[in-house]
Parts: sequence; structure tokens; C-alpha cells
Amino acid sequence: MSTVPPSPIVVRPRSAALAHTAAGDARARPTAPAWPVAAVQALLDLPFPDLLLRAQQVHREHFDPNAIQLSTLLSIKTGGCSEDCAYCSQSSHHGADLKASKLLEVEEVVEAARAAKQAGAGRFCMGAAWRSPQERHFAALTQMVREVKALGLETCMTLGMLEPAQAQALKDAGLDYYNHNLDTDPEYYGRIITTRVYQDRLDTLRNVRDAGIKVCCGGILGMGESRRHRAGLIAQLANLDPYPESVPINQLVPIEGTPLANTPPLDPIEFIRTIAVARITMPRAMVRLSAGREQMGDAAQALAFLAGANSIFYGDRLLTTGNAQTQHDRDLLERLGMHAEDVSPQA
Ligand code: SAM
Ligand code: DTB
Ligand code: SF4
Repeated sequence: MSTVPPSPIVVRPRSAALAHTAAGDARARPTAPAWPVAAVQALLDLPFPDLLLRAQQVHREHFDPNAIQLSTLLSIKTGGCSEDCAYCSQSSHHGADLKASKLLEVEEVVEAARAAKQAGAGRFCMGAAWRSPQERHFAALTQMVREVKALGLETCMTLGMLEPAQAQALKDAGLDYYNHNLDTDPEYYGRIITTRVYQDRLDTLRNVRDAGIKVCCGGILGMGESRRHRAGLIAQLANLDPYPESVPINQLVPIEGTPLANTPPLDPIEFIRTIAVARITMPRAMVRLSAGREQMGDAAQALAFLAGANSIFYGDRLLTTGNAQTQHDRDLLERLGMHAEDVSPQA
């Protein structure tokens, strides 16, 4: 092990109450959050080298720091969405130039998954532009999960809000992860989405968790929020009990026709800081460097990996926008001496 200087901030345990109990404090209050917003903000405020060192220490305790999981994304139902998420090209409230489509056929999805596997992906994420799925979609959705999983890929879906029985149906089909993002700090949320509230999102996450599906939950940076809001988002995620197994951190992809089209870009250093704090506060989570890599440049991506990101979206498209090219990604990993993680299917 390398020798590293003592860190300036003590890593907090999952529950502040546990720390009190260990110290024999009978007045321990079980409701204290593991990560108060101020503690997260203190991490974000650290000098950059100290912060990155801390993140790397945590990352190396739980993961091979040279391995990156490759995840391919497919839009299985595009556009025409009733929600008003200000960043999204697929909302029918905005004027983005987008061709809407119906739910793809199972065979089209399986074919795309087969190609993703062939290209080296270990995970396949299927996204639909819905407020929530309808009962009539479930036969096809569960068939997609079964067939994609049978290819030996880890499966993830993101379909909007889920009721308990819907989550159970996806679990029964073998779904490994469900993606449903909190997107931003609760205090900033109302500036971004008005058609559903934060609690709706938390309820869906609870339904997913209760069905026994792994939770994939993160947010978007660069929507004009402050550092304090970024701390608030990370605290919300880290205080979920348990915290998500998977945390996608997206950088806003500004899309013409959406209300956030002209948002000034976030300082890349600030983006990397947030990745590092996600890694420190959620040590065992997959931290996914998600949307926005095309605008990021190789050096910023390398820093994100140093800060603890260990997964990328791999493939020429995200949902409705472009992504870094696969050959470029393979070259980047090679230049960095890193490798794609060989992910075996979940039990
Ligand atoms: N409709 C479902 C929902 O909102 O839960 C699933 C698909 S939705 C497109 C999945 C996530 O993609 C959003 O929660 C958001 O975090 C991310 N996203 C969408 N548009 C984005 C953009 N322009 N830039 C960055 N992230 C974006
Ligand atoms: C997530 O957090 N990011 C992905 C995935 N979950 C579904 C979506 C990114 C979308 C970027 C904009 C687009 O292509 O429309
Ligand atoms: Fe619809 Fe999801 Fe886009 Fe919001 S993020 S408008 S729910 S597709």
C-alpha cells in the first residue's frame, strides 16, 4: 500500500447514529443522515489534489482503478413525452427537433443488444420517453429483459415512474437495475420539472428497491445550479438507505428547442469534483460518467476516472444525442493503460 497523508476530513460511516453507538452514546438518534449537506459541501470545497487523493483511496478500496464498465444505451421509445423536464429533447412541452417513435419491437431491441455485446459492452440500458409505462407495454418489456439478459448482458431499464406491481414484474423477468434519477437538489428541482414532484421520484425508487431490483440513480450537472445544489443532490443520493448501487452523473447536453438550450457550460473542474464526492460518499457504487462526454475532452474524462468514475456509455448514440465514438473510447482506454471490465451476468 502506498503511504498517504492523513485526510483532512474524517470519512463518515453510513449512519451518524452508528458512530454514536460505537462511542457508547446512549442518546444516539437513528434519524441523523449519514451525509448532511454541509459535510458534502465541505468535501466539494476541498483543495482539488486533496479531494482527488481521497476519492482515489476510496475507489481503490473497492474497485480495480484501471477498469471501466462499458454500458450501451438504447432508446426503445422516443419522444412525445408528457413531462416537462427542462433539459429533455423528448418532452412534448418543448420544441426540440425530434422524430417520435412507438415502442420498438422486441427483436429490434435484442438485435441492438447483440451488436452492443459484440462491440464489447457488458451492460445494456433501455430507455423510454414515458411519464410511466402502461400495462399494455409489459409483455414486450419483460420479454426484452429476458432476451437481453440471456445474451449475458447486465440489464437496466429507465421507463419513468413505477408502481410496486410493475417493479415486481420487471424483477420477475430478471431486470438487474432500474434507472430513475433525482436529477438535482430538491430546492432546485422546481426550476427544472413541474409535472411531477421530488417525492414521486423517491416513491419510485422505494418501489424498485422493495422489488429487489438494484437502484441506478443520479443526476445532471450544469443546469445552472450552484455548488450548494450539487452538494444537496449528492447528499440526497448518499442518504438513500441503502445508497444506490449505480450513480449516473450526467453533464447537461444542451439541446436546441429546450428551455436549457443556452445554459452556460459547467466548469469541468467542478464536474470532476462532483464525481469525486460521489465516489467518496457512495464507496461501493458504480459511478457512471454518463451524458456529456462528447463535449468533455479526453483530459477531463481521464480526470473523471481518477476521481472514481468507473463506467461510461459506450456506443455512437445516447438516447437522442450523439456520444463519443466507440473507436475513440477504445483508444482512450488504451492510451490510459486502462481496460474494459468483463462483467459477468448477475445471478
Ligand atoms: N423518461 C424516463 C425518466 O425521465 O425517468 C427515462 C428516460 S430519461 C431521458 C433518463 C435521464 O436522462 C433523465 O432523468 C436525465 O437525468 C437524463 N437526461 C435526459 N436528457 C438529458 C440531457 N439533455 N442532458 C443530460 N442528461 C439528460
Ligand atoms: C442517465 O442518467 N443518463 C442516460 C440514461 N440515464 C438513460 C440518458 C442520457 C440522455 C442524454 C440526452 C439524450 O441523448 O437525449
Ligand atoms: Fe420525459 Fe424522461 Fe424526458 Fe422527462 S426526462 S421529458 S420524463 S423522457
